[in-house]
Amino acid sequence: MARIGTTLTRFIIETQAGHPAATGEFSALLAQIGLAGKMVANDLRRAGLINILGLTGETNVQGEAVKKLDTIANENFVKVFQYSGLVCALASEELEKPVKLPENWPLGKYMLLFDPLDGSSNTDVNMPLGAIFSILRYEGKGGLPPDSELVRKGTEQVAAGYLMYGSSTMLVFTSGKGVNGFTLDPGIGEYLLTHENIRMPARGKTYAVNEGNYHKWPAGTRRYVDHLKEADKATGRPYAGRYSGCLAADVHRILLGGGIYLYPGETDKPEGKLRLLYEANPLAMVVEQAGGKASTGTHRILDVEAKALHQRVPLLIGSTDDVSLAETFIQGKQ
Ligand code: AFP
Repeated sequence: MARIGTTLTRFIIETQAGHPAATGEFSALLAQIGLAGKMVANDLRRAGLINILGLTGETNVQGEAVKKLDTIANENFVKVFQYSGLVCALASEELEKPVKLPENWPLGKYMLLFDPLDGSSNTDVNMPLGAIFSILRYEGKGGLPPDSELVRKGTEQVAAGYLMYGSSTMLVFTSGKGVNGFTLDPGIGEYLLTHENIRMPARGKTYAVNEGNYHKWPAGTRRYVDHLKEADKATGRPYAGRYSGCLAADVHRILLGGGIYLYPGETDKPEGKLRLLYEANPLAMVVEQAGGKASTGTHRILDVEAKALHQRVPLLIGSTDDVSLAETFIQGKQ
């Protein structure tokens, strides 16, 4: 049985031992994600010293200005998987189309979707950053998957998680049997289990949302956020506002302490900003596995029909009672 202080490598081996049919590929894939995280963390630590802050001058498929570190983080992920023999396709926020990996022969049986550097506006101000990943299985008969294979419902994920580059680097993931968090010990270059079987409280005391968008929100969303700010001892209000601009970091706080993160739809942009396949779905899987809830306001995130690789979706995620209450406001029941 894994215990606090267990290395990621040992945890993976022990978990694999519980699955006699496992080939070790999935375990190796998680280890490679850990490696990409170490490479990115290393770049981030030195970023201000080696002229890799600021913009590349390009825009990505989402129309957002690309930071130099977005590109570097993306390249690190591609590099660790390119000849790994573990994945047959990669899709990233930074790439318009999925990358197929025929050089990974025999073909890897997994597909990885990721946001390589989440919260990249934080790069130049030394604030937290993250990466978010979703793992799908490809049951193809020896051929490369068509692009449409990567566009799947969240319930089809076999594992998901995130890396967080804060005061320490953490890897938090689930493969459908609870959520575990590992902290990178930079002295020995190993991730150690520090947060075993994370469980979220049913309610929290904090909310995270970009309130600068308040006047763009539909009335129900505004009413809900107003409600959180009213004083009421019995329900623990007002909630404390905590927003870093890095989804992984904001959700991490809520995963550990409870509460709610919202990136709602806006009156003129009902789908909001966040991407379904490599932001909302993986975090929804993590949060549900820890006893929390993730919703669009009207539907469970993991049940949303995926139609496009870079599809956006409104996201309410966090403690079950908080998310359920937010839904009642958004659906006009309060
Ligand atoms: P990037 O992945 O492009 O850096 O986007 C960050 C993000 O998707 C998410 O991490 C934040 O919660 C959110 O955007 C912040 O958006 P606002 O600047 O609109 O608050």
